[in-house]
Amino acid sequence: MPQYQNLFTSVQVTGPTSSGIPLGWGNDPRLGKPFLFHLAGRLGNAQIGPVYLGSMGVASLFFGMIAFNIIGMNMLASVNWDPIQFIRQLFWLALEPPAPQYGLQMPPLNQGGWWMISGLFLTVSILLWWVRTYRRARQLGMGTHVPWAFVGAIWLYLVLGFFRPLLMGCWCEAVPFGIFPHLDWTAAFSLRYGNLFYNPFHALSIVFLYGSVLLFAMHGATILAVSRYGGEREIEQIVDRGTASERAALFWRWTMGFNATMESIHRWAWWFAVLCPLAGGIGILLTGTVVDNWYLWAVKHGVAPPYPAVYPITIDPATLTGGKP
Ligand code: 07D
Ligand code: 07D
Repeated sequence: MPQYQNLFTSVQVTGPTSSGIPLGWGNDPRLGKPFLFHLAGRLGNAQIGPVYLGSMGVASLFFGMIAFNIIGMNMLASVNWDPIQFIRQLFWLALEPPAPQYGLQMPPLNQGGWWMISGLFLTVSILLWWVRTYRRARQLGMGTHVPWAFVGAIWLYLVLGFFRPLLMGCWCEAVPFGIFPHLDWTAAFSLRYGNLFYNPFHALSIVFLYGSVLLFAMHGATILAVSRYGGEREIEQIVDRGTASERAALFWRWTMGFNATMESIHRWAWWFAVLCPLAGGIGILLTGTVVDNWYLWAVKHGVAPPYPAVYPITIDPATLTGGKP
């Protein structure tokens, strides 16, 4: 029995490169002469290329590059076009959304206008990339599970930067572009709406985030553990008795009393991953639109205890004027 597989050494199969199946009418040619790359083979398949670019790929990259450049140029402008400072301060630089007074109107370019334009281009780019994943899946005769999972992420992205600001009547509610600025926004959002931990959809989203990690670890570990019996070669594993797959299933039935199947484990993985941003998006959409303070909401519904009576009654800070008359 070969003991060639453990956590770090993988099998690297090399052979003639393959371009994959021929594509029918309406498809572009695939680009690049395929070659083998050993280091890539340590992570996945050693063959690099050919790549299918197609019209959707070109269009998506085009809009993505415009968005990326607008963001970069604005950040560069914010440090007076000094390349050294641009690199030094890169993680702190931002392209901010419009100020509150502009509501849903188009502000001047340097007061949020650039944010609007780059946001639009980034969104177009992401949507075109979605179409690309859909069309490639279809052309390969696959199901469209990957594009629909991607919709989960796009849903949260659109809630954060489009649907919720629209409902709130202000683009100022949206997320800034920038590495640390978007973290500041996340922290400020939680504080402004009374601690996101009390938002049950945030909690659900975390369940699926952590659940995805747990499932991924269990599945990855299980398959690696039976790879000495060829467990990663799935087809004959599913139908035959006494296979790696059956051992893997028995391991969980014996330790937990219940086991997934070769098929169902992937359903679990799909749903856990997709429900993370799906639940999250619902939670964000409700925040500020339906619920203004999640802590007070939790007190009202008996989830969180009110502060003890020794303190003055908790007032929603959103109802205060913040010193202004
Ligand atoms: C590993 C796949 C590869 C993807 C990578 C990300 C960019 C941004 C910057 C043009 C798992 C590529 C990054 C294209 C380039 C500019 C200005 C995916 C993998 C490597 N976040 N977030 C990060 C985005 C939001 C939060 C990192 C995007 C919400 C927290 C990266 C979005 C909230 C933390 C990043 C988005 C939020 C991060 C690593 C969009 C609530 C971290 C991401 C489009 C959900 C972590 C410094 C990663 C960090 C981090 C990108 C949205 C919270 C820069 C593109 C508004 C708390 N986020 N994020 O590995 O280190 O994802 O930040 O919605 O701690 Mg974020
Ligand atoms: C962002 C989907 C969009 C991404 C897309 C990808 C490109 C790049 C290019 C690679 C991630 C586009 C890609 C453009 C391509 C190249 C080159 C998915 C995204 C379309 N939280 N929190 C979550 C935890 C707190 C807050 C979710 C934990 C605090 C806010 C997740 C903790 C406060 C929001 C989660 C914690 C706070 C969230 C994100 C712990 C801050 C959200 C799920 C232990 C002080 C978001 C309902 C996800 C959400 C969110 C986890 C704490 C704020 C489960 C574990 C209390 C404002 N938090 N959080 O899939 O949905 O993101 O909330 O403390 O908006 Mg939180």
